Amino acid sequence: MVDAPYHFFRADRDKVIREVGKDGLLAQLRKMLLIRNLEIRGEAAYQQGKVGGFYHSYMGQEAIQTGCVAAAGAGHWYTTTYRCHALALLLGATPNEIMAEFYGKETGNAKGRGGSMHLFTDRLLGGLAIVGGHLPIATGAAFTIKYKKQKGLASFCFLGDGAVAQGAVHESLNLAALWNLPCIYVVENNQWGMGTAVQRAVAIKPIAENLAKSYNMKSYTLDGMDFFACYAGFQDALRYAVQESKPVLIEALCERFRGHSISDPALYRTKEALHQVMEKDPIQLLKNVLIEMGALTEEQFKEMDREEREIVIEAMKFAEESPWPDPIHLEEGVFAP
Ligand SMILES: Cc1ncc(C[n+]2csc(CCOP(=O)(O)OP(=O)(O)O)c2C)c(N)n1
Repeated sequence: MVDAPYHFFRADRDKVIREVGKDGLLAQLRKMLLIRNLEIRGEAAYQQGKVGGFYHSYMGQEAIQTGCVAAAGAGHWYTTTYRCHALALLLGATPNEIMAEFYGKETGNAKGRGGSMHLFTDRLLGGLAIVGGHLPIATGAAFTIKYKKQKGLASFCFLGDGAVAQGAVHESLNLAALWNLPCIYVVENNQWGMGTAVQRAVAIKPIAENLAKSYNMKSYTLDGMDFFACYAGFQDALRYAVQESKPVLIEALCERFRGHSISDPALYRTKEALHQVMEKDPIQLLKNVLIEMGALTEEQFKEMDREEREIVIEAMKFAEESPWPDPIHLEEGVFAP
């Protein structure tokens, strides 16, 4: 195992505060609370038998994709794994259409055909469930940007640490480096690939710093629990990728608060370890900074949380009352050669 110290990207928190501003930060906190509430209620609906298929919670990782979209904007191409609920929300899918998709209803984001793992927007190319299989898609999107000379745009691709040993990942990194494509690959290292610890599956550590060297790329290591580090890191990476027209490899260190999916009791992680992880809750961290700044009180935070919960409860009602897809339309939207 190649094991070296991490070199974390140094974020200037005060600069982020100046740039995003008090109201902007409160808006980002609200987004993270919406994601958290959506995950909590989505899981509850699953437990009640209202949601079929799989369910992979993003709880604990909210700062990464929220920081990314806050810094970069929603106008780029985005691709991610089955852990896709947050990114879909951040890129404009409504809580109603996401919840209805969980429930498999006609009003869902993919008309009830995709379920929780396959969410889309006009900029989100998926919600894709084959581990590592989405990197060629993201790389192709970066190729399009370069081919069409679309200045300022990049293709963002989120993957897990478990995907790093996948062949398609390496072919994609190689081509992106060879062809100088503005693709930003983000390894969300939440320490586990299902029940397998990252150190048992990936021979290098830090992942991004080591892997990027092999492909002659720039890398970043970010504290994925810290909104400010994520915002500043993504901003810097985007600037580099579009100015130089080059790929970037980011590793965002984080921990998920739940098992791999809802059916995983996560017995491989002790209660104490989980407790320690939850002490780094990204929502609490951002909240504390806002309280220190005098921009928020505990009471206002609770109210904000309550408002976001209400939105999600409304979405559950919407999903519940929505019609099932008519089987007559089952073959629509299916593309087969
Ligand atoms: C090619 C392929 N192999 C195996 C699976 C089964 N599988 C689903 S998720 C997963 C673990 C992936 O872990 P990681 O990439 O770290 O992402 P995380 O779930 O932690 O976000 C595996 C092995 C799959 N979906 N695709």
